[in-house]
Amino acid sequence: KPTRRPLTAIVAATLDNGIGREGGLPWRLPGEMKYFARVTTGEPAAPVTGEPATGTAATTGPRAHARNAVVMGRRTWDGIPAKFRPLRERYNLVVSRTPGAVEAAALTSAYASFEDALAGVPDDAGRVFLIGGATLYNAALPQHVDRVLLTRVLERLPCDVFLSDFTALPGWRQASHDELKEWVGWDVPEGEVEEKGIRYRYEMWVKDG
Ligand code: FOL
Repeated sequence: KPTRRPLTAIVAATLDNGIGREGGLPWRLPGEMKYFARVTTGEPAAPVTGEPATGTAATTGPRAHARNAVVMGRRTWDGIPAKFRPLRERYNLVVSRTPGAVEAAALTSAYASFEDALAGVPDDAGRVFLIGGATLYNAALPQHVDRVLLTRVLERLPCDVFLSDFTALPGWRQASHDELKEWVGWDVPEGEVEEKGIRYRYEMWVKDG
């Protein structure tokens, strides 16, 4: 059996753990979406000391770090605007009971089960992210996920799909903001952020042991 690799879920959820509405996100928060894109894509490795900082092939060329992978359910795939999928610069893996349909339409790898998708993550992938939706989060989180990047939307908004409250499960704790910054590798805003009258906060949760 191959060794388990770390799996990070990334999700934005309201105070009631609402995460979706009518096949899409319950809000449009461009700054929060940029956070999602930046975290899941990852950053180039820091320039090696002694190399010029800017303007050379080393900094303008291809990203120096491994390509990350995003694993998602078919409804989440459908919810991503067509012009943004497959999500660029990331391995996209989609779970669908009818993988052929997704693959034919999208030139993207599809798998009949979550386990198959994990097994399909390329060996050279960097970080692996579970990006939803409710079916996969709620099925996979307790067993397979060891870290959650949770954007807590500090509002109650109409939603029709919900995340189960993993924060109450044994072993989970909220990491400090410094731990979050260290893990992502850049300076994440701390405390409440407000966009379009919607307040939210970037959190990281980790499972110990
Ligand atoms: N996690 C968080 N924190 N926020 C989210 O909005 C989110 N969304 C999903 C999963 N985890 C999340 C699933 N839904 C795109 C659209 C919907 C979506 C995930 C991604 C999307 O279009 N992403 C583009 C960004 C485009 C832009 O800059 O507006 C990408 O390149 O990632």
